[in-house]
Amino acid sequence: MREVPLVMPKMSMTMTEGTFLVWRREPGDAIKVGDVVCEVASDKVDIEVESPVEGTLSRLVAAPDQVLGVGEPLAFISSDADDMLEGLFDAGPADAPAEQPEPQPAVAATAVAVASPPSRRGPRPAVPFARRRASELHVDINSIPGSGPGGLITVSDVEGAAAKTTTNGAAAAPTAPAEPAAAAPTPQSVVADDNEFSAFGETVMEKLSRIGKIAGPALTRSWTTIPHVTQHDLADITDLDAYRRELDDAAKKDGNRVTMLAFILKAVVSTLKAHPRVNSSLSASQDSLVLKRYYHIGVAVDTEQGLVVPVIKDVDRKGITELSKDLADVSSRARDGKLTGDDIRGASFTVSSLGGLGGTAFTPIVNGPEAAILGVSKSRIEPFWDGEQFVPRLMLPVSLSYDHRIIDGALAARFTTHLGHLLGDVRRLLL
Ligand code: CAO
Repeated sequence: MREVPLVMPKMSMTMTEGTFLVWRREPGDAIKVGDVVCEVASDKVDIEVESPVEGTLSRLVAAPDQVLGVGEPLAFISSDADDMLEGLFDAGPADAPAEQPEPQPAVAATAVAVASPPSRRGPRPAVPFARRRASELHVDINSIPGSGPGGLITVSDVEGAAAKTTTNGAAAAPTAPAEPAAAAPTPQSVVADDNEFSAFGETVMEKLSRIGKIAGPALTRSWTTIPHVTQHDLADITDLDAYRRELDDAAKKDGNRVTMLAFILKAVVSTLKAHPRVNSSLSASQDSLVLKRYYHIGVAVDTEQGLVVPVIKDVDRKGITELSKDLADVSSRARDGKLTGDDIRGASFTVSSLGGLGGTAFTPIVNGPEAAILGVSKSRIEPFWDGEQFVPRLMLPVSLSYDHRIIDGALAARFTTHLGHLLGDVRRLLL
């Protein structure tokens, strides 16, 4: 029996370190080859780290948000899979203490094991996200070389192959049309040559944040694979806001706040319950809907590092005061970079509020595989015709972007109308 290190994987040519995100298994769990043990973030994407061996998860080393070099141990797995590991640890002790990791043998162990027998790992070794990306980009994963350790196929390999197919296909178009590339990577025509702009004036390069780099491909994927439509509406929140201000004034005395967003979350959940398709996802086979009977709502938070979307769990079971505290808690932890993997997982619907900033309407991008996202803009006093005269009312603009494969225009209109009724009469929110 040996302790085999599960190491920070190298997922691209440029990756030298990664950030540990979250455990998916616990110490003492029996682990099979290929089981996902934890998630880490590279400079490109979040990655599921699979076990290269069968055994028992014996020691966890990494902590959430910890940055570790490629090859450093995340955890140890007690395994008697000596047949696979024979000779791989000669360069150093496999059970080196966590404080003094032996990166090279650890990399070798995982790399060789991950890239090992086709019977265990399928035809070609590849990281899970590379397989998903290959299927999105229509790349035959078995026909491209892997640049990772032991020939492991990485996301960069797949995207490189897709880019080559597009370029070659274009050049050879008259005789050999390229394969259609649905959800292709960002087209080269819109990616600027770094030097191109300098011909026109002074330029400065600014690195994207880690969040920015991760969000870009995810947003592109959502925007190019989900048929989006946005339904705009106005909710009369005059009375609700008067009530909110009373609660807010009382909460301020204890150092807390009650903003409109807490009420919006409550109203959204009641509306989701009345329109269950909006709280669903398309099944993988795309022939069914997965209707969710839980109400975990993602809330877009603007941070210096970029947009993050922590999830407020079980909104249906919480009152306005608790929701307000939860909102303050997740948004301050988001801004301090203190969110855990659990905080950002499991949303069934998302709300993005720009109400504190301004604007009359916008088109938020659906956070796939969710079915819809609600954008909220800044409320303002508007003249409202009550049948006899114009009266000043506080109107809140809401914008529901939805996946048109799941939700049609009529359902979207019913959803925003229902939401407007709830926000328009605070008593209905209590039902
Ligand atoms: N209309 C008018 N005023 C509003 C409002 C609305 N819809 N929503 C909030 N406000 C007011 C609040 O009452 C508060 O005013 P006072 O301090 O004077 O009382 C002020 O705006 C600031 O509120 P807030 O933004 O701090 O609080 P919140 O609960 O409304 O929102 C959070 C919290 C985390 C969602 C928000 O701070 C945030 O980050 N929003 C940006 C989200 C984003 O970037 N979305 C874009 C995604 S697409 O790229």
